[in-house]
Amino acid sequence: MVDQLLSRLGVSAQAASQGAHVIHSPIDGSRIGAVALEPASSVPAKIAAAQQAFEAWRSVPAPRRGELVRLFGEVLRAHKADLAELVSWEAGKITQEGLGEVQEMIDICDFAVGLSRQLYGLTIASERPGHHMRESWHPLGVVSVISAFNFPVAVWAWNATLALVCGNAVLWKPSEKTPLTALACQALFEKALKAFGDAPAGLSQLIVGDRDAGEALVADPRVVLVSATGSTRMGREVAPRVAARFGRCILELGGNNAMILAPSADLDMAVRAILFSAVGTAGQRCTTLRRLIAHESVKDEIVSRLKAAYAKVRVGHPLQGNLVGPLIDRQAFESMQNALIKARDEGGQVFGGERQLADVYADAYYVTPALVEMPGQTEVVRHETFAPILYVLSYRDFDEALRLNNEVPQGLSSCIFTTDVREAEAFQSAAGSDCGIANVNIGPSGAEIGGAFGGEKETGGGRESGSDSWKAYMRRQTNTVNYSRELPLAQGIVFD
Ligand code: UN1
Repeated sequence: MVDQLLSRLGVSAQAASQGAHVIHSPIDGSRIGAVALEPASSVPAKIAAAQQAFEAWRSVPAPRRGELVRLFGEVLRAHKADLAELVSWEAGKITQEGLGEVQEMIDICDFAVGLSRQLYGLTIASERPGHHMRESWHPLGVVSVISAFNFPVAVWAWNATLALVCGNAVLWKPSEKTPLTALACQALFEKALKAFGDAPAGLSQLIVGDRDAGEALVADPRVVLVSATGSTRMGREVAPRVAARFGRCILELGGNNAMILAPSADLDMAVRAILFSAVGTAGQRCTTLRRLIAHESVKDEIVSRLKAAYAKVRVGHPLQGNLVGPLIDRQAFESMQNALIKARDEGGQVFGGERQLADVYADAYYVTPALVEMPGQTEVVRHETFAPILYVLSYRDFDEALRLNNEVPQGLSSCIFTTDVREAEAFQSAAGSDCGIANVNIGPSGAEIGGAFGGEKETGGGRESGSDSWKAYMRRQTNTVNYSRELPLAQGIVFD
């Protein structure tokens, strides 16, 4: 099954099955591949090749660079179903979400192609006669992408497509849990490279390696930008190392995303939004809804409606029409169980959360999504557990709801369900939600690529994807040109 997918996607059996690092599917625990892990010692040569590719690529006109990404988008369209299915086998996503993830790659390709003709700088009024000033955006250099298991292909694509149209070379270190989808992306990208014709070798390379390989990448001053997605703990290790050598980072770390459910909310809509954002992807998105802050007048009703809805959620094989697939591995299951124990200790009432299908899949970890009523925003609630646990809190007035929304260390996504325009606007105002994403009447997850994606505080402050996130992948140069025959100094300084 997976062998056939890999072969259709262009991955050689040698690359996917002959290594020492064995990959088990979270769906049923079966062995689906075995890849070689590159040692840290092979990283410098890859960086050198990337640097060489960069030096050629940066002089290729940006719209021509866009053509490579356009071709990649075409290849992805042609292989969408296969790549999506591979995502399901390796990361456990349900069919719809696997397809959605590949669609997100296609969308960012389209965005990047358009962008390749719009890397605009400013023209600035000079204070000196006979002078003009402008701002140029130049390619940056070697960009590395470190991605997590939960979006094993899209996160790389958000970064790589923008980095490439911006004139950079890309080195990708995928999660050790999902190297097969990475090999597939690389194979598909190579198809686009072939159709493109004359791109420099080493423009986009994969480093399937362990922690040491990652460290070698992070430490190397030739890697000018490190775009890392993962836990806050990982970010705490990466960021200071990159900063110590004055490199740049885009960090997409933990989220602890809340929904404020106001008394005026449309509850039918809210139930649907909560379901998708809290139990979808088995709670393994950084944008997953983890805290429901419900007004005391609607809390009991929403909890009982959610209990009814949760009871109907089909948990099971993600390729067989279920809504919730497995957790990525045993460790994820254990941290979920530990969080639930802690929640109980802190006064929580837990509904759901138990393991399912253990008799059918002894080596896979399916769970009933958990709904946990908490007496307040205790320690466990303030911590991101990467599993389907939704903590329910109640509030009396809007200020309290806002305070609860903001009183966690993370700052990725947030939303409010309300039909009161004052609350909606206040939530999105300067004194409102402190998150990078603040939505009204939609859940916190499932962002479109057109907006900048990322968050504040422990989420790391990076922005990827749409809007002007591309600027992070370029260096800004301020240019002043004197077309006069005089040499006036700025600030009116006389120097003779
Ligand atoms: C992630 O969970 O790492 O907004 C990213 C979303 C997706 C991206 C999630 N577009 O849920």
